[in-house]
Amino acid sequence: MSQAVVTESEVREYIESVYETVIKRNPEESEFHQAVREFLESMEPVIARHPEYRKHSILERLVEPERLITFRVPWVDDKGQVQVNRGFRVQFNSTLGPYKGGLRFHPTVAAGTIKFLGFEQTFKNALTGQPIGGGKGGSDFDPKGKSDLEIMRFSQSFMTELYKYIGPDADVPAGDIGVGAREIGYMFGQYKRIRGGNEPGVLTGKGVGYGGSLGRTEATGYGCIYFVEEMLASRGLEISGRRVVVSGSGNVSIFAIEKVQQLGGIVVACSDSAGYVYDEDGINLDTVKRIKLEEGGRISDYVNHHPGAVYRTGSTNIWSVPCEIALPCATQNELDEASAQLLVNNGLLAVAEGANMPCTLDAVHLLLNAGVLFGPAKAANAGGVAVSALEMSQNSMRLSWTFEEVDSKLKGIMQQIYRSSLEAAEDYGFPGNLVAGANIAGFKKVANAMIAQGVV
Ligand code: NDP
Ligand code: 2IT
Repeated sequence: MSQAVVTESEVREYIESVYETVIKRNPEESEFHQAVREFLESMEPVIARHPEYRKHSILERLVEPERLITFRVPWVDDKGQVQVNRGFRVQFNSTLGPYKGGLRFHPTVAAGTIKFLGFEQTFKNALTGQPIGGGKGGSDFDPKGKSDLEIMRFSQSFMTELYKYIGPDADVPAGDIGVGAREIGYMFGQYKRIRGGNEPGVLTGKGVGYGGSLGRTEATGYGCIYFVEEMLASRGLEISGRRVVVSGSGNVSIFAIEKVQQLGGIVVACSDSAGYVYDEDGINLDTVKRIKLEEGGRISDYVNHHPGAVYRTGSTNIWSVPCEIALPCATQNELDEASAQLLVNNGLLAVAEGANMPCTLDAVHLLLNAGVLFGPAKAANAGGVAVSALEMSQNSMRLSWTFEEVDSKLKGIMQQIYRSSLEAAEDYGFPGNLVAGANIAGFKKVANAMIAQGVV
């Protein structure tokens, strides 16, 4: 099968050398190191079985973004003061299609954050089976406490630089933390004004009135729950009647909660960055939507409407709430080893990562070793970008599918991601390990196409 005889230790040394180069080239970008580490942990049997990947330096090329763009974003606040933020776009890998991935506006955004997200996105997008490469972007702009006009001026200034690098066939951004339909609308308007034509496929997550897809808003949260259904079904189980904890209360969390409730699950806690609410009767989603989508309030406001509920500060303390299904849907590294142990002690059955890299590497190892069903981010939250790709298709065809059509395609894609991850895990000696399976299934699609396209 393999042309050259390579020992296990040679393969391990080779993979370690790829990792060392990443550390050397990207000093102090610990989130990027973590994402690469988690991915490389699955690569030994793949590299051992396919010497061609090493011959073509696929790993070395994959860990180096094709391009990282950094730019200044000046804007004027409501007091007339000039503010300056930093903008980023990483165009990570274009092998399978135009760069595709969200934009994050959050004060913690730095090059390493964007690189970890772009790296993950490359494999996530491959898993969807849609023709999209990997990208990510954003800014250290903090939308909290900003007026609508400040958000508009910032978004316009951001796009005034970003437009040079994107396009419907080149690079297609969307939302992420701090970027929803409002910000996408302002950026789309500015892009259109600069370019002087209508290119709806340049951004996804647009309002449904001007080229957005029905079902995109719900897609990440719903998709995550479709994935959980598959994981549970493998043990003959269902969501109905189970206690669920969902961290965050943003786009992904809200629609994950909605789908869990539709399927008869009981969501007893959710959170924001300041703390969490616990409601034994089940979280009232209408209240959460009103607070978060209409009033721009804090999750602590929830107890004013539901006196039986309890609010506690410290967002990561949410993992002390006993549940059978835990869905980290807020941000990276929000669930560590100690929290994972607590969850396991409290009878945890399944975890699905609605957020990107929400579990630390130690937490992932602990959960896998404890036999918890574990849906990694690349697979479990791929529903959002999958429906973004469906939005691109609809824009190209100048038509719109119904909500039901989009939702049923989404469900089919999530089931296919589950199956291909499970099969890859089985095939390469990681039975039942969807972390390894998602990494390998995503990697092989990108790697084979890279070989076909030559050294570029
Ligand atoms: P939103 O901005 O809509 O919501 C983010 C939520 O996470 C808020 O509740 C926010 O609380 C909380 N949060 C943000 N930062 C922190 C932090 N440092 N500590 C604790 N809580 C925090 O973002 P999304 O729902 O879109 O994104 C959530 C996660 O899902 C991210 O990891 C994102 O990359 C991922 N994702 C998103 C997709 C999408 O389609 N939107 C697709 C796939 C993945 P607060 O309001 O207090 O800041
Ligand atoms: O992390 C993600 O997959 C997203 N933020 C969605 C990206 C997209 O292009 O829809």
